[in-house]
Amino acid sequence: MRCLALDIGGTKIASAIVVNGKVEQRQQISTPQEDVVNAMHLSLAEILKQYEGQFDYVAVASTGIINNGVLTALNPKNLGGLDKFPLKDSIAKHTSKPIGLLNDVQAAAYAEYRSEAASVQNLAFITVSTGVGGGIILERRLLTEPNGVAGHIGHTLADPNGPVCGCGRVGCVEAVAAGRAIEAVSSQWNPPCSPKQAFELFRAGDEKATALIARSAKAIANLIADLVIGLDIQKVVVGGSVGLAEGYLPLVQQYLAEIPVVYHCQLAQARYGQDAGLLGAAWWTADNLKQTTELK
Ligand code: ADP
Ligand code: BMX
Ligand code: ZN
Repeated sequence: MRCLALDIGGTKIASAIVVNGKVEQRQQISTPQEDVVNAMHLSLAEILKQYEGQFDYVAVASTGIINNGVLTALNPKNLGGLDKFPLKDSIAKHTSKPIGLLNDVQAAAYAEYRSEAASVQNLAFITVSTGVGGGIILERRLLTEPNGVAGHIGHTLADPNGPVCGCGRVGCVEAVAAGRAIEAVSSQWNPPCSPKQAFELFRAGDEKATALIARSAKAIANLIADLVIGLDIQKVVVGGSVGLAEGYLPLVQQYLAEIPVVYHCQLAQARYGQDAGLLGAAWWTADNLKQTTELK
């Protein structure tokens, strides 16, 4: 079975054909930030056209709460203000093949869990990217029901005196740890820096960059501790461009080590790196559509 897989994030939209567990013909475009509804419809139409005739089903991993084929942004600021979007209908205009959809980090968790040792039954994926997202496997099952909300752990509390998050709550993990949170600070430096440049400064030992990256890593370490103690999570896998940036995970590990041992778990970088969402969406859709016999 050939899958057209899409991974829609706040910064980039990746697409590829996934066949026999391999990612082929991978492409990447920027996520629209202006005139977002029209631009999203157009981007999807373009992607479907490019891969026309090359797939048996479509699988979408997307940022946002994905429920009944509709994307609802918890943090619309991550998507240029896009609030609600009929993702499935927009794609279905261009193909009659089956379409499966789930949250981007739920998909990444599904991919990573598949290649996990049998002893791991509770796993969480945390992506530190435009936002901070999560996917949770509990007792070997990916949590997606009933409303697609499960895993939005980037919107748990990091700091009651922290910045207001784009979701409307004060002090979410996302508001202090995400790529956009890093950018909100580093773009005010003289000269202004992107998160990538802030990481370069951090690796060179710059004090303000180190403090900024440390604030993010500390929030993620505390989030991991909360997951372990709340859900008996045995392993956390970290992805996203910030999460995968050199030097980040060791810092998270360092802060986690400062918390009592009962809060610790295994920690690893995403083995599928930037492809976790694409692979997870392809595999999850194949497994779920099979059950509903849409895919034979
Ligand atoms: P998406 O959120 O679309 O899945 P990414 O995982 O690439 O995309 O995350 C985008 C965020 O990561 C942006 O805030 C961007 O500034 C930041 N970023 C991109 N590349 C790097 C890098 N090499 N090091 C640190 N941060 C990065
Ligand atoms: C936000 C939220 C999550 C998403 C996470 C990471 C929106 C639009 N997205 O917390 O659904 O999983 O960001 O997404 O509310 P990414 O775009 O950073 O990959
Ligand atoms: Zn929030």
